[in-house]
Amino acid sequence: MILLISDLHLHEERPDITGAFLAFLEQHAKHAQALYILGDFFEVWIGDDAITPFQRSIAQALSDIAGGGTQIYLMHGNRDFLLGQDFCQLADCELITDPSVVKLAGEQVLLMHGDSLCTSDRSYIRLRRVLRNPLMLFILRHLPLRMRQRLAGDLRQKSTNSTRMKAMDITDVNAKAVSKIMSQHQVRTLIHGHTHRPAVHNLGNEKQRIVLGDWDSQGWFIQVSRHTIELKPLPFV
Ligand code: LP5
Repeated sequence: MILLISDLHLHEERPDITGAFLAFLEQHAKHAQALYILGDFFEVWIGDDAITPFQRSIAQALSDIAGGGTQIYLMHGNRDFLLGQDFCQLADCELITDPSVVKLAGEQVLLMHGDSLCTSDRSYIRLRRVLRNPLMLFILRHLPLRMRQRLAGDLRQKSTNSTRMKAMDITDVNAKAVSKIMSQHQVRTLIHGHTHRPAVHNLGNEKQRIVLGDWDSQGWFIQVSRHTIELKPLPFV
């Protein structure tokens, strides 16, 4: 069995989500062959040098199940793209690129965070291009911690205000972008998160797009068995 999750937005101020995640590791992930985390695992990540005791405890929980034999793969999201190898070493997990193609249930499946597919959200795509530029990543990683904290707070504020004004179809994935990337990678199944709109979309011609939900009042995960890929809700108890 292989499991996939996304958009947990783990944060000290949401002990309910942290508790549900730790229970998920114990009840599900511990028994899985692999766990894929498709981005926005943390609410915000400003650098591996700023790791908090809370984040360290999450790394330890991942490392514990990795020690039991579950392989853990982590992809960047738009909130935690500064997460790096120091965290991965602590958590005993492997950072994978966005997009990645993996074999699930006997077929090649495309895994993405999903933000890069929101091409109708032009201001976000412009921001993404700036923030993910290798030179900008280098600069951000070397800024003093206080400045990174302030910039991240400002950016969150601007993003919250801006997203509130955007129409639902602007913040969803763009159908042409989906079709293009699926053709490029020659896959029939795409799995992503980011939009917080969990669903299984039948795209015709035996193609499908499966959207993982964010964890808020409940969680979501995908369970892959020998022949099936199923999206499942995870009630918080
Ligand atoms: O995250 P979510 O789902 O709420 O919203 C996203 C888009 N917003 C973002 C921004 C993140 O929320 C904040 C990331 C914090 C990263 C911390 C590490 C970096 C530290 C240093 C930072 C400089 O991704 C949102 C999308 C939405 O998804 C749906 O897809 O719409 O995008 C926006 O709202 C962006 C606005 O449209 C444009 C905002 C312009 C702000 C300009 C500030 C430029 C600062 C440049 C600094 C170098």
